[in-house]
Amino acid sequence: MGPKQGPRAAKFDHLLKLLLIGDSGVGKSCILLRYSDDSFTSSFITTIGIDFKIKQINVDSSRVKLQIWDTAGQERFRTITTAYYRGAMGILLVYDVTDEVSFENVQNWMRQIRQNATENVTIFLLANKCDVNPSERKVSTEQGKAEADKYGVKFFETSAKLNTNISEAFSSIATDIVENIKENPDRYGGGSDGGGKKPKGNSGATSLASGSRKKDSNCC
Ligand SMILES: Nc1nc2c(ncn2[C@@H]2O[C@H](COP(=O)(O)OP(=O)(O)OP(=O)(O)O)[C@@H](O)[C@H]2O)c(=O)[nH]1
Ligand SMILES: [Mg+2]
Repeated sequence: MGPKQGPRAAKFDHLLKLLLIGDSGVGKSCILLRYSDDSFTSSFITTIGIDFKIKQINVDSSRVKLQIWDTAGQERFRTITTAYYRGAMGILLVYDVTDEVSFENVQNWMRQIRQNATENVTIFLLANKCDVNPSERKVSTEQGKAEADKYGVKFFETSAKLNTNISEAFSSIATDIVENIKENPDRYGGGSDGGGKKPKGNSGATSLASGSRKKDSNCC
């Protein structure tokens, strides 16, 4: 038998704090639900404030605990949601391939990141709803790639509906962050904890109760 571990011994090697941001309706909550619970719903329940889920994965030989924060895309929650940027080690910026405005707003979200997140944050751009019919698509793969290249960030086309590239995107950002921590532990405050607000439990909402999620009128 190995050495006895006390109740406070960490069951993971790295705690990574990730943030999902992007316009309302692009599919941030569905991406997280697909990743954490492997489920999907076509009804739109807009996020009120902020929610989180916990997921543990392995990155090479490291046990990595992901604390994934799902922000409300609606403007009225901006004060609450931007408060969570600072402790984020990774940000998944999502747009919807059927919604040109959500793509145009990528530059505004990038500005929010510059203003509120730490300098060494790892950013990924996700083009969600890639399952739709070509006739419904408004933003091409090439446009998405070009935008990601402009900012020097990685790009994934995802579908929460069909489970396309969801775990790949999370694994890839976790791998990049773990590599960065190993190369530069000082920049991550020792490397195992992203700092900032710490939730209790495996999921929930902090600023507002998770039960306060309400149905939005512009369902699709
Ligand atoms: N076709 C398709 N629809 C999706 C996909 N992901 C999400 N949706 C739909 O898009 C709508 C909005 O999804 P949400 O995940 O609630 O959007 P959100 O980005 O969390 O929105 P806010 O919480 O308001 O910021 C829902 O009706 C989903 O069913 C996808 O991959 N494909
Ligand atoms: Mg949401």
